[in-house]
Amino acid sequence: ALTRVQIPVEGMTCAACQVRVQRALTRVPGVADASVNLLAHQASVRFDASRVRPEELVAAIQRTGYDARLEP
Ligand code: 9UX
Repeated sequence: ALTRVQIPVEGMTCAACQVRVQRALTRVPGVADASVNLLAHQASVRFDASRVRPEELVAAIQRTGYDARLEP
């Protein structure tokens, strides 16, 4: 079974930013798919919780240079 998480992402200003974040997330082992909404500043990620933790998804976003954190 897959889990979905919404992650707020700050700093994306264009479609290329959106693609960078989306690609970074999709490359994390355990991620099934990821879609990033530029205008909503949100990433939606479906992942296998037995393989990857949400904190690792946040870290992958941060490595692309954008700011992300888990919602409280
Ligand atoms: Mo273009 Mo988005 O440099 O940062 S990729 S604005």
